[in-house]
Amino acid sequence: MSHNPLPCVVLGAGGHARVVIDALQASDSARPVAVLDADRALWGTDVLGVPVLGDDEWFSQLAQQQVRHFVMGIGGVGDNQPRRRLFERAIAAGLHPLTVRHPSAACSSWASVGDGCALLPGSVVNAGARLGVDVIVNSGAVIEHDCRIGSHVHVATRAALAGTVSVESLAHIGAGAVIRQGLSIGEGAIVGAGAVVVADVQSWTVVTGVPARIMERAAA
Ligand code: JB2
Repeated sequence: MSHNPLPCVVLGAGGHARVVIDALQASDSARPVAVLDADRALWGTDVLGVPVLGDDEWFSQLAQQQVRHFVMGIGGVGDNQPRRRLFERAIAAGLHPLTVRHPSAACSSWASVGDGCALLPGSVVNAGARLGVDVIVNSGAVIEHDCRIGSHVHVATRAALAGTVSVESLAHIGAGAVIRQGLSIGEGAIVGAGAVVVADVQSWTVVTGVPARIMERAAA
């Protein structure tokens, strides 16, 4: 039987796009045929062999060429709002979000993963976990059993969420952070790299350190 992976466009041509395109190529689940980036200096270049055509004005032209799916290639550290806005713009233009799973990501068949997520190398999503749309589970991150992760959340490299943690939309869990079981992280909250969280974190709050303490209130 012939295998004909779906053609897709990748949004963003920076570091995260490289990781995502590499995962797509390794998993052979979809075929990246174009990259779009707001920075015109990148137009005409390529990302891991995939051409950067131009900016998001290309959405409708690509749809006419039967490219109807996109992969979010923008990561961001802390502020997930630009990623959410771009995700919604692509959907409004008629494109459908695809989830990327690197072959080394371990995702339970008892977990549910929304559209447009990225499960990157060595990450774990365990049984009963529920992820919204456009969630990044970055390299080596662990989302334990029965966690609930809202849309557009970024769980950065090697962060670990113990069982039944709940993270509301747009939150950022920094690299190597650890969240104790059963806690809630509010919408848009930022957990700094390496923090150890032992109490709930309110929405739009930044916490850092071991144990994690409030550093500032972020702008909603
Ligand atoms: O609206 C947009 C837009 N806004 C910024 N549309 C499109 N198509 N592209 C946009 N961009 C582009 O995203 C920028 O021009 C830039 O080229 C790219 C972001 O690249 P950067 O390397 O700055 O960040 P990143 O999001 O790829 O990676 C960050 O997040 C990752 C998770 C980095 O901090 C990485 O270190 C991190 N691993």
